[in-house]
Amino acid sequence: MGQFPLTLSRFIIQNQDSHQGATEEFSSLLTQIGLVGKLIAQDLRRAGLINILGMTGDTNVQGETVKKLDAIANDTFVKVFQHSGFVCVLASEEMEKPISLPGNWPHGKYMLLFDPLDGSSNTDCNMPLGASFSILKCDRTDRLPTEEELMRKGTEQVAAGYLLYGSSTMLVYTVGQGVYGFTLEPGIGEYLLSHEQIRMPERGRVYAANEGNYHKWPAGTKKYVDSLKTSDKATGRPYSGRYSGCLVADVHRILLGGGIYLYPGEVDKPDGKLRLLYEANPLALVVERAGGKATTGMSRILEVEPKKLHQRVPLIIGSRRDVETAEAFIQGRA
Ligand code: AFP
Repeated sequence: MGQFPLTLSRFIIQNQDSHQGATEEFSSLLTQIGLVGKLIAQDLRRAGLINILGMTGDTNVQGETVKKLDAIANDTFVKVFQHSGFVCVLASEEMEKPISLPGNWPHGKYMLLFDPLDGSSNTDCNMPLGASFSILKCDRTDRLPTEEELMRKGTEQVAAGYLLYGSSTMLVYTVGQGVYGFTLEPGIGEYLLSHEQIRMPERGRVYAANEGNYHKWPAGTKKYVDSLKTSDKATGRPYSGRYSGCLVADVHRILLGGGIYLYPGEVDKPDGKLRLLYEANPLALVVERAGGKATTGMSRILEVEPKKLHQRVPLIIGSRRDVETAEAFIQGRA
């Protein structure tokens, strides 16, 4: 008889050694992220029935209109972690300032940065959504970290990953070396190991980009995307376009099957749209650990020095050879 797949909590315990210095506190933190995923997935499943679709009427720090589900997902992260004793600071794409836990509350040594609901324009039409998270370690234990101390290069992340709310709910993360994917088994409410040691193909056949912005892109980016539409010598086929409007879902497809996702800089908006600390860094760590690459077009995402908490960055991410080709076009070498 085959073995029952590993649950998330059992997997974490069994792999404490490979989970770089993983303490019980760290393992519990990951389990709590799984809990956030279950809570948000439950809201998303019923969203069309319980009046939580549409806008709140507010605008967030990014100047974007806030969907009710953005606010609910953000509150869920905050509620789960605020009294958990696992983190000392929470920073979110949806909150102007980080929440530092008061000194007299239980707090841990980790800092959690997250995008609580990625692809929120998909909420009203039953399309995939996600959440991304980045975990950093506080340097000091004698006081709470300042906002500046949250602004670390992506190479300093101790763990990162995402939740994907698609036809199933998944938690994908990396700590130490590997990238692991867990699928929520709704019948028993447990995440089970479904994707072990994910490795990306060196090159793929799929690209994801919002081509509505084509006319705003610099010449090198246009030329690269044009090149994907011509038949490849090896396969006789052009690349297939696949864009869902949810970064996590698009990157997940590429993580498993190869290819490239681009949200490039534009001539008048060179930093692009995506946020470095909440979106680009965590996905870049996952993709690099699976053998892929993530770049701004000019330099490695994980080495970008953050200057602002809500900093935006161009993101080109995916299979190693696809990303290298894109860089060659963007840098004018092809
Ligand atoms: P929201 O979470 O604010 O909807 O943004 C989604 C996102 O950051 C990312 O998930 C998508 O890939 C990208 O923006 C979509 O942006 P466009 O609508 O400009 O294509």
